[in-house]
Amino acid sequence: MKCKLIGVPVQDGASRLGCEMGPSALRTAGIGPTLRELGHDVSDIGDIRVEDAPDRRHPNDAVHDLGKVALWVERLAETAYAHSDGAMPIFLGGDHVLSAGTVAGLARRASEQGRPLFVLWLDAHTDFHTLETTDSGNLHGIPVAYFTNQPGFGTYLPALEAQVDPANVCMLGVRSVDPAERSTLADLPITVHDMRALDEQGVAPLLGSFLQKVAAANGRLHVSFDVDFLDPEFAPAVGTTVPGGATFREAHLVMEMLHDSGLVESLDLVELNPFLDERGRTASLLVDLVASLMGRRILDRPTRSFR
Ligand code: HAR
Ligand code: MN
Ligand code: MN
Ligand code: MN
Repeated sequence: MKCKLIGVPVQDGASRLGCEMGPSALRTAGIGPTLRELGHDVSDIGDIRVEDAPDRRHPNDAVHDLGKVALWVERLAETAYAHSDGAMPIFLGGDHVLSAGTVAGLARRASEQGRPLFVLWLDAHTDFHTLETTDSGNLHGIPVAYFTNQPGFGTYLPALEAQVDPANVCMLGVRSVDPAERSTLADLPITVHDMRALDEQGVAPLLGSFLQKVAAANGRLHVSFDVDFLDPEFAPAVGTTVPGGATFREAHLVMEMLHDSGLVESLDLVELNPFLDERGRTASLLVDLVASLMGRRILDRPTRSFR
């Protein structure tokens, strides 16, 4: 497969510094050579940059770095659109606000192809705040509400050229939901599999039924992987750790099933904060998870089809 690595050193959506080092940590951990060893045609287009933006205030005074984030979202939507025709873009974050831009651009690409975009959101959080509801003001908490076109963004962020249907979003690993997010999500057809669902039912049936739905609709599948999906015991390099996350094997199983499905067309790797890592172990784990997604397997086995 043709893969394009795209560095996105954004950290304006987070409360602490360090995510801007994410792209170089992932490169240092060997993401490029690992994908090449698996037989993929990999190019690295380098890091996206945006110019400094004037501060933009919102009536919700907690919101910070809005002007800069608006520039990132605009630039990333263009970039994701441009690199999603005939190649698999892999966005090396950067904090999770990057997905507001990448998913917007991918939704535009999908709609031009006459196909629906599906999003698998692997995260401890639902990231479903609007500019009006966020208490922290950290804009990595808003991307899903933005790309599903919820009210509450005014004209502060770029208008969407295509939106994602909430019925096409599946979240897995959720264990931290703020009250405002909880009440809006309750009224929408977004699938939210919290950690309890994962404990009770296991990864395979939950993910399997989503993949069947994607395949039946001939959808494009985007995977947004937030490091805090993983349990902080073995993935410490993240600013917003929440205990009780996915285990090592649960995470690999997700990636292995995604590989078998043949449905994934784009990927975000977000929230890696190398300043908080222990001798690169989280960055290396992410590279191994990407390897599972892209075809590394324990033993050869028949491919399970979801079509
Ligand atoms: N819901 C909280 C807030 O809005 C925490 C959001 C944390 N976001 C991320 N990405 N780390 O999932 O502040
Ligand atoms: Mn800031
Ligand atoms: Mn997130
Ligand atoms: Mn998170």
